[in-house]
Amino acid sequence: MTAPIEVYCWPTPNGHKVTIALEEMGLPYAVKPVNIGLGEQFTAEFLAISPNNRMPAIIDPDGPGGQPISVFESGAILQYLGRKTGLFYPADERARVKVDEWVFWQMGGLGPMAGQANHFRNYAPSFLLDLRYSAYGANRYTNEVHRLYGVLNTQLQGRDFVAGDYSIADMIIWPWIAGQSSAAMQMDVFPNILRWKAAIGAREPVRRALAISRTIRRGAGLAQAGEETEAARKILFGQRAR
Ligand SMILES: N[C@@H](CCC(=O)N[C@@H](CS)C(=O)NCC(=O)O)C(=O)O
Repeated sequence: MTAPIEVYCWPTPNGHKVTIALEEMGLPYAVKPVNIGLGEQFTAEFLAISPNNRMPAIIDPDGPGGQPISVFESGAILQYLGRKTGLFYPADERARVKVDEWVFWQMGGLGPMAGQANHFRNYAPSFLLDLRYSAYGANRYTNEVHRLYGVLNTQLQGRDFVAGDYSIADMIIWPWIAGQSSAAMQMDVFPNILRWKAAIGAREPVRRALAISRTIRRGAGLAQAGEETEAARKILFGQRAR
């Protein structure tokens, strides 16, 4: 029995990617909550494995050569787990390139843009002095997320999954679709995304991963996403180089 992979995470879409992948791959793991609202991402212990002070990160005690390895950045983590297990990440180079394209599409596009859209729509007005700027930001990033949704919807036309068989690309994109408020998105114009979102959300490993998130959230006294306190917002927003 191999020692469990340590998962340093908090219940957000980026955290869900890792627990979904581990559940899907059937790897033993132990969650080590990093409460980013309390600033636990700045402890020396965490920065040693995740110098970007962002979760998720993992430590695999059974890394290459049987030695421990740590990995930060959710895309790198899922690629690592896919290579380690040979699951949901094809070995065939042509198929792998297709998966990588969508992994990077999420990591460089959908994730950051949806994150900014969420910030400007839901947080910026409470602390920005000039609301014109937050409205500009909200529109800019909401439009870009809308464009990205259109791209994904087209890709899913006639396909069950984003890139060939069910893969780490689906696992990386799904939490950012499932966790987003659809109010600004009028999702009925993206029927392929809705179909795919429901199919992945019904998978047992995905449901187990989300249940674990709910447990962490409840343990921290938070009912649902977006419930950060004013103190947490001060820690999370406006960070500069230290
Ligand atoms: N590109 C990173 C993004 C991770 C990220 O932004 N994590 C956020 C929560 S979703 C975080 O840890 N925030 C802590 C902070 O802002 O200090 C990844 O995918 O791993």
